[in-house]
Amino acid sequence: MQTGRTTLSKFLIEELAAGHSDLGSLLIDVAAAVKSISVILAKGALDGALGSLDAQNVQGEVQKKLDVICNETFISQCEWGGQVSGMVSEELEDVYAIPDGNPRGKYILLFDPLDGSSNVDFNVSVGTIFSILAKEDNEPAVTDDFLKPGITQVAAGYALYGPSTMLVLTIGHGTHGFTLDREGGNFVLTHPSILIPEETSEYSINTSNSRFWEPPIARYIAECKAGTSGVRDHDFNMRWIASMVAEVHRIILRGGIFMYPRDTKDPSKPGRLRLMYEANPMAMLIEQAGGWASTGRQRMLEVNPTSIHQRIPVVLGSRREVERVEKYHAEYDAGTDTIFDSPLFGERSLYLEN
Ligand code: AFP
Repeated sequence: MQTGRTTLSKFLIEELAAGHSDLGSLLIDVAAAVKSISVILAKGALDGALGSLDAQNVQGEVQKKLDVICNETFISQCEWGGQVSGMVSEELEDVYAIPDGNPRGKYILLFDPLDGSSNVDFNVSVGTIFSILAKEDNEPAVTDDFLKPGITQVAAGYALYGPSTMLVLTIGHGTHGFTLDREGGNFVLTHPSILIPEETSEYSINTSNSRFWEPPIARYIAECKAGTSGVRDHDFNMRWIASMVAEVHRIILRGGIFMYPRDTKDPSKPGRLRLMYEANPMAMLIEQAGGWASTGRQRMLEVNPTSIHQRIPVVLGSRREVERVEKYHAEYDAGTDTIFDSPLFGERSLYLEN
């Protein structure tokens, strides 16, 4: 594939087998929605779109004005093309039915229209995450149509609204990045066949939650922080942007591990991030780029969903590091994890935060 001259449309024509042009049409609609959102976000405070509404979304989180605007933009771009028979959005409690009179297709679309929106008032990079599943027919989609494991996704991707706007997607043949050429209005292939480095020295986690973590996570992070003075024998760096799309983008390009684990902060929630339109699409992108994505105890793409907004623990990124975290969970669950010596801190329990 030629970089710099291959547009998204050309890429999709070349990559999609005959008979899948409707998936290509849907991805072009998604790209159009991303372009519209990019224009809206680039205006910042100029159109009075920043700030919060006096409302909460289905997640019980404060809703930003731009959460609603981006949600409506995404739906309006994707509901008329005749490719989808229903949608699920982080911002909508129930399945969005395609309006009568609009043609329906055999795909269903799940998305987080503005991920990282708590950052948007401060001009930090934010994103859109999407997942596409196939249906056997074009009947109006119902909830059960969406409750499929991530391994069944036919496409997934994210838009990153940063200094440049990028679209990173997979249709099951690798993970590829496109940069929006604002003059020409096209997404141009700039990062073909992205591969995540298997090793890393960089971790991403919200350490303010450390007192709520399960021991395997506490063990892994303690070892990273111990660096050359501990069992890892090399130093680590830490990044936390609080915008999953920005973290994942950095990780697929230079390696790293991102974790939003289960914690005891709110025992009713098995994690902060949502399975269907955050963890699963990211997991497909990560695996297609040679990385690994897990709950810590199970391959993410094999989790059987129980509800469209369910939350899930997330550990993803450089394969070797994610496998190490999975190993620590298995040892903990089996009761075989060992106390480790740390020259700086002396022998200490795995579970104490130094
Ligand atoms: P918002 O969309 O509410 O900003 O949440 C962003 C997010 O879902 C994900 O993008 C971040 O990685 C994570 O939450 C940040 O969580 P903390 O605010 O607890 O750091």
